[in-house]
Amino acid sequence: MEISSPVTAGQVTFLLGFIPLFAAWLYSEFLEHRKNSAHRKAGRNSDINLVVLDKDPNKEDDQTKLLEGGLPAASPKAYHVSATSHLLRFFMMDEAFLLENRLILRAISEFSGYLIYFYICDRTNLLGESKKSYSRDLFLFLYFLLIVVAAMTSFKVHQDKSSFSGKSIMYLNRHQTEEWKGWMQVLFLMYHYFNAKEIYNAIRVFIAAYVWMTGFGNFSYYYVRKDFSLPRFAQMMWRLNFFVAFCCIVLNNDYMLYYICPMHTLFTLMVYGALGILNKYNEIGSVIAIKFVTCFLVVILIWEVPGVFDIVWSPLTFLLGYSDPDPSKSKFPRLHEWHFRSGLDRYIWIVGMIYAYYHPTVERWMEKLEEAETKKRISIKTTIVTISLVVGYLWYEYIYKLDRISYNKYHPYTSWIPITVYITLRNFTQPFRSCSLTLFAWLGKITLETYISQIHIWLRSGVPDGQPRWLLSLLPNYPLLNFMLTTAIYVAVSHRLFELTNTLKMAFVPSRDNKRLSYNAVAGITISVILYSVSFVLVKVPKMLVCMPSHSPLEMKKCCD
Ligand SMILES: *C1O[C@H](CO)[C@@H](O)[C@H](O)[C@H]1NC(C)=O
Ligand SMILES: *[C@@H]1O[C@H](CO)[C@@H](O)[C@H](O)[C@H]1NC(C)=O
Repeated sequence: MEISSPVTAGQVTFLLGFIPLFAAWLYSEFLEHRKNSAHRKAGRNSDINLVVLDKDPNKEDDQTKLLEGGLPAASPKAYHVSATSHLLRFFMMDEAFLLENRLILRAISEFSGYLIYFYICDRTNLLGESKKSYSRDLFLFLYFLLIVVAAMTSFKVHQDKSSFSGKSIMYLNRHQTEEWKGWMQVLFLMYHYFNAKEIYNAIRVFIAAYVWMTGFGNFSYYYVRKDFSLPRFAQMMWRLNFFVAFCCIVLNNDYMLYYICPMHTLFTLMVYGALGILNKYNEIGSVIAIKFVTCFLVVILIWEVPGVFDIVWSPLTFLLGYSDPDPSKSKFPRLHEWHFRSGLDRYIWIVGMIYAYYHPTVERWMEKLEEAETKKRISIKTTIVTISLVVGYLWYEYIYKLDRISYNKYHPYTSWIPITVYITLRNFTQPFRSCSLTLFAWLGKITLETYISQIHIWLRSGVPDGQPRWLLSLLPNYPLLNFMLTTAIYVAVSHRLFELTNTLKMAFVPSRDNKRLSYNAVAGITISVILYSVSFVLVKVPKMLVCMPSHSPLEMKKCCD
């Protein structure tokens, strides 16, 4: 097995953390097994014990504890008021403690296992790679096949008669939004897999639509729930960045390689900030209007006034910088990628917020329209649909068809057009509104995971920070079978990662206990720093020893770098 790049201190840190946790998990499973068989033996001897077995709290409670974020101290990250004792219990391999936290240990081990699989797929030559190739016929065939399958197996009419009043609005909305995310995500991923350059502009619109949804969803949430608490905030950040952070460490990649993550984090923070600052006054219409205007002004200041972008973001270059290792593409400054990506969708999140703000008004208006007499209703609807179609067509003809460079120039100012047209057409009749393809909605839930995983276990980048220019090949010479196999593994793993991110979130980011949350954070950071220091020494010292014979300090420095 060959490894394509030298081992980093971050990777060693991961291993150092993983090994004891993995061992602890195996041991806890063994303990559980032993306990169960002891129970079974006892149960055979008398009926009374059966009752005891039923009441055994450990078994089902594990699950509830997990769900409620109870006892998270299985990992060194966790910390409690009695944190030292928890950590101590972990290091002592305290049996009761391990049994209590068996499921958390299992989740951690499974999660780490996937990361190791990522590393094997992407950074070793154990599995093969093949070239991308594009055929429009095959591309469309596969996509339409998926639509047909989705329509046949997962078409669902949501019987929500009251969907236009009260809480179920959000409910109906979720189905549609998730379905929307899903079908866009499939095209987005296939675009990468087949290198379908000709739909580049459409992909830009899809990304804009995700950012629109970030603005829309987060605005609705914070405006209605008014929950600006620390735990909620921490959970949101965990959801967006937990998995990607581990990918960066294990695969030695820059955060910006997964540009969707910093972008959504930024815009989520902006929405959070926009609503959170002076949130007492959110009920007042003019305050909200001022907030929208301020958002626009901030964006104009940062992205449109030359020079400001660099001043604002250069302190964060270590986090947001990126250079393509491919020498032909690395002529740009390190912040270029961030400027380009965040700039493309700089306004659309505000548009999403505005739509969210007017959403209830539009709902009410539509409800009235549904109740209006048939003639009036049909004529209004026809007018709206016709206008949308014409606008959509004009956009397609004059904007979409531009080549990618000029298209990108217009994109920030025009991406709201196709999005608005889609929303209008998607909602224009009641039956059409209330149905969705749940297969796509299912895929829409795991977009973040499919987005991150694709680079490593579906495609292949080969080197740190590399763009995924190849395909992962498990079955050489059978491109279609290989596509099927890698896709199946990839989607299944992404789905598990989605669930694991959630499980671990509930275990480590408790929603009601601020104190424990900060203890967890402090302990997590402390332990990471300690492990990292140890790893740093482990990685650097052997190199230095090898370099010793060289004479001048300068030469030695060169050798060690
Ligand atoms: C219409 O459809 C979109 C997406 O499919 C959804 O986000 C929106 O909330 C729907 N309803 C209204 C009243 O706009
Ligand atoms: C806020 O935006 C992020 C990023 O798109 C998303 O993952 C999250 O679900 C949104 N939150 C809500 C409450 O819609």
